[in-house]
Amino acid sequence: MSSSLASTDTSEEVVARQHFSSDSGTVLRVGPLKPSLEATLSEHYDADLLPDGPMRAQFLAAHADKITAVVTSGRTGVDAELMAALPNLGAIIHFGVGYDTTDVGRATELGIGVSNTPDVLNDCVADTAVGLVLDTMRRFTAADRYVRAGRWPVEGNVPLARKVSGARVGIIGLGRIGSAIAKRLSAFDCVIAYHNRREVSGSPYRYVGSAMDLARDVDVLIVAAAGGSGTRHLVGREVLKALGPNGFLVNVARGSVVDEDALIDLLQSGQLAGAGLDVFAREPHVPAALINMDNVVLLPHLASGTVETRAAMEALTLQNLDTYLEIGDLVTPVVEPRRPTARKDA
Ligand code: 8YV
Repeated sequence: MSSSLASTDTSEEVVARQHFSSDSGTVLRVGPLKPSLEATLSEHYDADLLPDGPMRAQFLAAHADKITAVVTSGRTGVDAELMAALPNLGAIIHFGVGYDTTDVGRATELGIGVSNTPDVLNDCVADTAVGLVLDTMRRFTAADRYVRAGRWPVEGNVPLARKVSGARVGIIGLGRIGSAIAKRLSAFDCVIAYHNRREVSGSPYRYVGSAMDLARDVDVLIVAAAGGSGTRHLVGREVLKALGPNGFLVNVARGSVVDEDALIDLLQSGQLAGAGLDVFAREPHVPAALINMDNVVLLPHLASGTVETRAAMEALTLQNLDTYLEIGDLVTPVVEPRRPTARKDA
């Protein structure tokens, strides 16, 4: 770039360009990641972070051609526009099991491989679901707030809660995480039914053909289905109404699966007993209406957030990246890589 053009640039742009142009590698980071993963990617793979705003186009003009792998998470993902801007992209590697922010259909058409980190987080997400069932039905954190506010000596005992052991539980999405939730709640003698697009053959749990019929039949409905357009508002107003004034909703999947406005309306009007939510429609923003309700337990999307599980997710992310860079394959593919840029096709 000529000095006359450069002189119009902001100092931030100049610093960024110097950084990008010095030692950028073939791996690109898209969106924030676990800090130790970010450090490994930049130190050992020379992976830059894709800038936002006006800097993005400039970065892509300089570096798009050499990028062969992206590391991202379900929080950010890679859309069709970014795929089009990276002509040699061969793999999109997600930290996390969810990849609903990536256009997987387009990646498949282009032969771009997609991977996630399945299984390693099943235990912690299932533990969180059980924690939310217990907390929401037994009102533990609400009771904790009551004690801390000094209300016990003044107002006496808290109102009675609802029994979890033996409760009727409905699970939307009996995949790996849904099955881990079912296994745990079986030990509470819960009566478990589930709804999936298809019946799971050999499952010991009762299959119900629609989310509505499942909701009508249970005390607590747990959402464990994948996000994305296929499940958007699967738990809508009518399903929530079917759950009824004594019913509880727990969501550890994606905010998009539940109609959040309908959920708020029904909680406010007493047509639903309570909710336990780890995920929201517009994270990290949680509607004030939910924050002001005492029958709702709110978590900041922490279900997989333990030292052990996040380390396992990080290791699996790097295993996918290394395998792709070395032999053009992914260890836990959602879509197999087919682009000729991958080593195996070279
Ligand atoms: C993580 C998740 O919080 O795995 C997922 O899909 O939603 C969580 O485990 C997330 O991936 C981190 O960005």
